Amino acid sequence: MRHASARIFHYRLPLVRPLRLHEEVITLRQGLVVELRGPLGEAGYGDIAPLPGFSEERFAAAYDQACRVLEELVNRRPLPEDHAFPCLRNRDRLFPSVRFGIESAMLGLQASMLGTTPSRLLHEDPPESVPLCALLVHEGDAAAKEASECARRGFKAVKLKVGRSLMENDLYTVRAVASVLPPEVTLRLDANRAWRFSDGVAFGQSIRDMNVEYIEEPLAEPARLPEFHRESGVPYAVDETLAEVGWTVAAALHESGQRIIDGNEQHPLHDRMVSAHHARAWVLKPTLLGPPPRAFRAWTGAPGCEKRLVVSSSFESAVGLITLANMAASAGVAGVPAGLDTHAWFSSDVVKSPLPVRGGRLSLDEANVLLRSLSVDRLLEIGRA
Ligand code: OSB
Ligand code: MG
Repeated sequence: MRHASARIFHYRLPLVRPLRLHEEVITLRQGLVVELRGPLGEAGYGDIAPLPGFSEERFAAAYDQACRVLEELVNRRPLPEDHAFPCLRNRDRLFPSVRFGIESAMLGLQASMLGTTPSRLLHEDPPESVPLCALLVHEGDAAAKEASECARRGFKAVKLKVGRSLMENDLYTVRAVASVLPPEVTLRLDANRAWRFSDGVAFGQSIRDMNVEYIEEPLAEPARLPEFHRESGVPYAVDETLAEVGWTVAAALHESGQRIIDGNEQHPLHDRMVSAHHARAWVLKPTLLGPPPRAFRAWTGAPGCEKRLVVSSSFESAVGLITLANMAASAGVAGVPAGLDTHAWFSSDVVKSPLPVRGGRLSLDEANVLLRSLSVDRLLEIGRA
């Protein structure tokens, strides 16, 4: 098993419209496709795509680190041969995007060598498909039209961005969207920390009768999220806050909750831990957090866990999205719509056909076939080990 080889490819994919990411706006998404090959030519792929405005690591730093790790992986370490899927050595010192991409490729290679799929390696009985949350792109009446179209197509959740325009415009859009959604389709909002506390609470109070599943990151002050919930009555989800807490602490919090909070009163992230602990949902973005693909498996059925775990994309290419879908399917959160509806933002992708999404669900077997048949010929090779 020491004969494996690795290659790294660069992709630059044009987006159908400019994408605003906190202070940055991008029109092209760039990333790296990692290919790991086994002795018989089996292949596994992963996507390393630091997200401007969200990731701490820059593209060039992620590339350098990926080259070093692959070098080590191929030349000095045996690759996994059984179900005991190992962690990368010193994985906690790697950038989250690099960890996610390389472990994705390791998982894919292992699945390919065993003649199975990543979701079946991660779970003994994975679902055939993963429900997705539709990401709305319009505002006002156009958003309502878009939302009712998504509901008609079978999506069971839609997500709307707020906090970018006047609050009265946001309220108009939320009302318009909520009024066209059938009861079985939930509405999620995301403010990306746009509001001061008083504005956030005022917004929350205005929408509390609209049956919003949750609002992601309503406040510029994440420490006040539990108070936001108490005063507005609207549940919140953590996304940026969870990324700041980091994967290791998040995992400990998930396992031991209050005990971690009580034992870390002096920790600089203590208030964020408390906010994460009281959230209705955790938005889990592996590119930003870096957990190994098998991590969420351990979270299945954790006693007393009412938190929704929403596996979500960071605008990765189809390679990343397909791994994320496998993770979502294995996470014991398969009924919770995953935030993976970002592929529509790409005018072309690294795989030849569009992702197999029908009835608001991504079909896993078809997606895994698409990933295995990835043709790297169209990509630019920029490293090998
Ligand atoms: O704000 O949640 C966000 C993707 C990249 C960076 C930030 C965000 C997102 C998404 C992913 O919205 C899609 C989703 O969560 O449904
Ligand atoms: Mg968010």
